This record gives sequence, structure tokens and C-alpha cells, in this order.
Amino acid sequence: MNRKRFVKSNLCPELTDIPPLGLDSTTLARAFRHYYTNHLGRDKSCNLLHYAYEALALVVRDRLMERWKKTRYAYDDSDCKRAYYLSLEFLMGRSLGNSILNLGLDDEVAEAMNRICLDYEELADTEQDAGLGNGGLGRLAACFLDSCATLQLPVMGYGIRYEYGMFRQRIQDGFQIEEPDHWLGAENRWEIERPEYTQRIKFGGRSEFYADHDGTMRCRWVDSRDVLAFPYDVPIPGYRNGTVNTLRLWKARATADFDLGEFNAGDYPGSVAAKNEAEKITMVLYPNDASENGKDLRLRQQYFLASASLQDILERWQTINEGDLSDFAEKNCFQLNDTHPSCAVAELMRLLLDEHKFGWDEAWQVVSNTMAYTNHTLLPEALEKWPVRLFEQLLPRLLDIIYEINARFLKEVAARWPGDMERQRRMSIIEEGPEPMVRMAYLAIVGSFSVNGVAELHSKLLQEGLFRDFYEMWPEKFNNKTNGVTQRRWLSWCNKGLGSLISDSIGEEWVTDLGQLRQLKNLVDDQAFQKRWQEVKFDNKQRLATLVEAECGVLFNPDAMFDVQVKRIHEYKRQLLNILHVIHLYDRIKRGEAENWTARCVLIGGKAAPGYAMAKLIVKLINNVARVVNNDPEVGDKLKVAFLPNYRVSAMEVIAPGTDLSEQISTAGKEASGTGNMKFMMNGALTIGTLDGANIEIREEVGEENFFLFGLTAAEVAETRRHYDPHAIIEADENLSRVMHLLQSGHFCQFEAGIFDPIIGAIQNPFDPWLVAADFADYVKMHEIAAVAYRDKKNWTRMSILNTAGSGKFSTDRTMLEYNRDIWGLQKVPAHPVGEA
Ligand code: B1H
Repeated sequence: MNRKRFVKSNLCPELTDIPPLGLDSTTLARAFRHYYTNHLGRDKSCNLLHYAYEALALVVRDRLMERWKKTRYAYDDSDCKRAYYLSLEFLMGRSLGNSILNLGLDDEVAEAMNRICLDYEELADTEQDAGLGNGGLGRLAACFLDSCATLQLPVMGYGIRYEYGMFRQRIQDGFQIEEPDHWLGAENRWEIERPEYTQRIKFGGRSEFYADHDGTMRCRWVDSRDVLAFPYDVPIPGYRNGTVNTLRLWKARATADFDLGEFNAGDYPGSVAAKNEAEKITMVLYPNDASENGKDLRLRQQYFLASASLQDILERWQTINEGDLSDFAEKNCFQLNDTHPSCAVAELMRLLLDEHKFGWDEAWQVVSNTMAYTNHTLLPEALEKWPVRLFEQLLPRLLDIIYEINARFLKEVAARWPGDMERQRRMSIIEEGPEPMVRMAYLAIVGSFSVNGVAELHSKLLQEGLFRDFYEMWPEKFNNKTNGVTQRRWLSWCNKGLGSLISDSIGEEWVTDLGQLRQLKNLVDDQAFQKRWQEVKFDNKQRLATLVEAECGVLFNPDAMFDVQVKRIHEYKRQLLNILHVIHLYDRIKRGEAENWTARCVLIGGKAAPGYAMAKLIVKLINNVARVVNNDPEVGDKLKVAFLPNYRVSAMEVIAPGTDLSEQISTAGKEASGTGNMKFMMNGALTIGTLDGANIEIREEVGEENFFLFGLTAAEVAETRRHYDPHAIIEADENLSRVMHLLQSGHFCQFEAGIFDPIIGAIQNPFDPWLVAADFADYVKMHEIAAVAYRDKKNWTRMSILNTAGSGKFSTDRTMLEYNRDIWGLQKVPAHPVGEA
């Protein structure tokens, strides 16, 4: 890019004093026509919804653009403290509808499109999801951004612009097939390039020590192979408040001189290969939710994000503050979304030491006062560790710094617990052994002033278990921040029927103050209100049934109970327990014990990590059971089962509103929080669940009489593991014996003999970490109670209303206010009004 600049004062008023764009339907329709015909070059001969979507996206984007600028000016002018959310994942989903909602343009857009004989929801429905995340952790990041913009907090997201997002899932003969998600294939209207903020990232090479001009020994990273980080900005609109925050996503590019070097050496193919090598870094999202992958490309991604973001932030700071870094720590804060970006701890040290010539203590002051770390999992296999050897090769200078951080830290440990070598070994950032490893969580804890879990139970278990030594050393660092979801997307947008009913009854304040929903409690016994509540639910169930029929070819009757489990497929989440219950229901129908039956439609959806064989086999089992059950005339409408392929954000927008019963059935102590549980609750579903993650707080909020609790507690799980005897449990439980018999007899794999043996083995395994057999009986019993409850329509409606009414705590607005109160300490900064220079 040609970097010649014009002098700022030369910017004429024509370019700076821009009158605000009109928001009325006439202006919107006119702007639409302009983009459709002049910009996209379409006319009446084209009837592809896609182009209409594109034109509308451009119209909306213009309105975001001016607010975006005014937000940036307001932040710069106020010299405010800022926070940065560093995350390898942002699961944004679709943007058009959300932007229209947050700009407050829904009625005007609907009217404008109407005039052109288009249905704007239909247009919104053609948008591809931005699937730059695996599941809960990535979606949480997206909800956080929405809430920060709505609260007018100066928070910026930093992530990676993956060329390929989360894979698309297809089901063939019951098996999961993965297909690449080339979501950037078409033009992406929700990003703008910012080549002027490109950064340079180092890899490989070695550290070189040298004496500074004043004699100080310093280090520099030399002989590196550099990659460029090229930024794209995504607008994050707040709810009707003029604020538009920024998510900056980095794409990797080869450096020009890097190519040239190879080229001059006469290796043209080599130089092109090097280009590919560099650009590979941001090519694909790793699809391993909650399990470690250990691939060197993944570490490259992590460092690439950390380095690009920190350099960008330091550069902006220096531009605004004329190079003075002295109060950087008071004005900036980094929130690490799990350990994935935790290279940032060492990288900020490196930048301050090597580039900005700080002394160690001075640099450490900055780092340890600006970094904050959120942990999202207790599963040991998800805790990131990188081989020291890999760090040596890829990030040699970072490894020097990590060693130094560790040496100083272990000295502190030794001073506090003299002679306790075992403790030093346990707490060391470097795990010793045949293959020494860097423990990223420990690096993050040592470098951060705040460490938080994502639900009460999870935070408590972190302190008692995984991070116990660190909690003993620094209890003041540890805190809890229970997750949430944004009610703008997860109620206003996705469930317009319920949203309107609620607003008609208690006003609209709940959209930015979800606690207001508690007022619905006054209406639980209001018959007219109950009736409308039921009508809305019925419509939503019909909409969901339409999706299920289209995607799975299975007919769901909206009068039946819709029993739903959608989330990543993982053994700890126990989709297996769910399908065992389905088999049990089928068995009851077949043995003629179906009197007083509650018709039930079971929907399961989710992606299995491509390398996770057991999870993929569970997907296969669900599909095989569905085929048998759905094709058995004796079963009929009593029971339907469907596996929804390619579960994603936009699918959940249809699923949550249409669900009666939400399955949150993880083995207690394993699900850090869960956030799907909150979306269902907010949309009036009841939960059948264990005392795990945020389920505990959901039950507290809604009252135990409105929650179907079953299963062992986290403490009981730990205890049961010591003497677990699944064979004895199966033998003592006739229902479970019969289910096992159906599985073992090959009833669900008639032409695929033995295919489910690993699952049968897992259930019978005395070392089954997920204790599926242990919770089966209680689960079946609680499901029966739920089924009976469902038949009392009036009471079920009451409970449904109470669930929505009790969901106020689970807004990310509340979560963000708590992060801000306890960790970030930012001031709210309203955007400058649109239409003023
Ligand atoms: C959560 C992950 C995760 N916890 C590794 N950990 C990943 C770990 O690509 N990787 O390597 C990706 C994701 N994701 C989830 O975070 C928890 O399981 C949920 O319980 C929680 O609600 C969610 C948000 O806090």
C-alpha cells in the first residue's frame, strides 16, 4: 500500500462535516435502491435474495459507520481507561438483524423492504454465520462485546480473522461428515480493512544480547522470520445509544521483503511457498472445543494474536500520548479469554524490555497490573501446556522471558514456604519431565492481578482443586464472574413474539435491564397472559418444527413436549445419557407401558471434534436410534427423535424459543458454566439438569420447584469414582438392563454389527469418568416427573413464565458490570452525537 499521507489540517469540511444519514423508511428504501442498482449492478432481472441482503447490509453499514467514528472520537477525547478482550474465538453469528435491532431501525427497515416487496427477516435469514468459534467460550466473547457497547464501556475485542471458521457438519448414514466453512467466500460487509495498522510479528530466530549506548545489557530478537498481521475492523453496535465499539481481527500475510529475500536468492517457488507458510497461520479455526491440540500452528496463532494486539495497543497509546508510556498501566487492561492468548504476559514483557527499554521491575509492574485471566474449564485435558522445545524453536525470546518470570516467581514461593521443594515443583510454570512443558495457566495466573471462574461452583472448585496452591499464595486475585448471554440477541431478536408480549405487559426496560423481568411474576396467574404465553410458545414450536422437518425430515407435532439438547458433543456433557433415556422410552412403548403417556419430541444437535472418535460414535448412535424409533409404527407420535445437523448460532435462534425442556445434564463438576442453559431459561424453557456450572444459580433464581434436578453432586461424583461399579448398577436397575440389552443385541445397528461396542464398553467401565450409569435411574425418574408436569398445561405455563421471570441475573450486562466493577474500573463514555464534526 502507498503510505503517502495528506496533512490533517487539509481535510476540508466537505469530508469532516457530514450530515447524518436519514433513518426513515423512505430514505432507507432509496439508499437500498442505490446500492442494489448502482453499487451491485442488479436490476429486475435478478431475483436472488442474496443481492437484496447485500444491498440492505450496505445501507445498514453506512448508519453504523458514522456512529463508529463518533464513538472513537469520544474515547480519544476523554482520555479514558480502556479494556481489551483478547480471544482466539468470537462466535458472532449473523450481523444484519442484530445491527438493525440495535440501531432501532426494525420498523423502518421492515417498512422500507415491504415497499420493495421484500421481507427483511427473510433477507436476514440468508446471511452466513460468522462461525469464528467452537461453542460457549466463543459465543460468550460475542455476547460480552454486545453488552459492553450497550453499556458504553470502552472495550475493544481482538481476535483472528480465520479464513475457515467452524466446520460445517453433515450427516451421512448417521455419521458426522465435516466440510470446510469458507465463510469469506462472498464479500463480508461487516468488516473494513485497516492496512494502516498492520503489525509485524516475529517467529524463529534467536535472542542476541548487546550493550545499550549507556552500557545496560539488553536483548533483541534477531534472525526471525516475520509475518505481517493485517487488521480488519468489525463494528459492534450498542443498543440504541449511538455507540459502536470495535472488534479487530487479524489476518496473517507474508512480508514483502521476506518474499524478496528468497526471490533474490533465486528461489521463486520457495518464495511463493513461504508466502503460503505465513498465510497459513490464520487459515483455519481449530475445532477442538475443550480439548488440547498441541499443534505448532496453534501456538503460532496464539502468539500472532497476542503480539499483533499488544503492538497495536502500544502504538495507539504512543500516538495519543506522544510516546509517553508512564501511565499506561493505569489506563489499560487486558482480559485473557482462557489461556489461549496467554503468551500476552510474556509478549508484553518483551515489548517493554526490548523495544521500549524498560527495566525488568518496571515492566513487570505494568504487566502484572494490566493482565487479567478468565479460566473456562476444569477438564485437565483442556489445560494448555506447550513443549519447551516448541517454544525454543518458534518463540525463543519469549522462552527466555518465561524462564525469568518463573525464576523470580519460584523465589517468592521459596521465601513464603521455605524448604517446600514439592510445592515449588508443583507450582513451577515449567513442568519438568522427559518432555518439559510450559504450563500456560500458571503463566497466566502469575502474570495477572485477577483470576476468575465463570460460575460460582466453578470458581470454588478452581480454588479448592486445580489452582489451590495459587489460591493459598494470592487469595485476593481470585474471584467469580458468572456468565450470561445478551438478551438483545437471545430474546428480543430471536423471539419477537415473546419479546412483544413481555414489553406489552411490563414495558421495554428489560431490554437493557433484564432484572425487570421479575415483574412477570405478578402475571403468572393472569389467565389472559397465560393464554398469550402459550400462543407464543406454540408459534415458536411450529417454527422449530419447520426447521426440523426441513433439516432432518422428521415431523415434530407442536403439541408434544419439545425436549432439547444442543451443544458440542462431549462425553462430559452426556448426550449418551440422553439417548439412553430415549431408548428407555422406546422400550416402554414397545413393552406396552405407555398409558398416561406424554408425547415427546427429542432434539439433539452439536458438533463433535473431528478427532474425537467417541463423540462421533455418539452422534452415530443418536442417528441410528432416531431411525429405528421414527420408523416404528407402534411408536407413532408418542416419541420422535431427531439429530439436527450443523448446529450453530443461527440455529439456536430458532431452537431456544421453541423448546419446552432444556437438557443440562453434564456430570457434576465438569461444565464450567454453560450458557445455552441461560438462553433456554430466558425463552421460557424448563430445565432438567444436574447441580453443575450455572445450573445451580439458575435453580436458585427460579426456585427449586421450577427446576427438574437429578443426579450426583460434584462431591458425590468424586466419592463415587472410588467405588464405582456400573455392572452392579445395571443389574439392579431393570430399565437400564433392558436398555443395555437392546444396545448389545444390535437392535440399533442391524447391518453394522458391533459398531457401538465402544459405547457399551464405556458405560460398563468402572473407570467411566462421566458416571453415566450412576445417574441413569434418577434421570429417568425426573423425566417422568417432567412428563407428568407437562400434561398440566396451566401449571407448566406458570413454571415457564417463572423461568423467564427468574432469568434476569443471566444477562451479560450484569456480567460486564461485575467485570468492570471488580477488574477493569472503566468509566462509561457516551458517543458524540451523530451529525456533529
Ligand atoms: C469452554 C473451552 C475451550 N471451556 C479449548 N473451555 C478450546 C477450550 O479450541 N480450544 O482449544 C476451545 C474452547 N470452552 C466453555 O466455556 C465451557 O465448557 C462452558 O461451560 C462455558 O460456559 C463456556 C464459557 O465460559
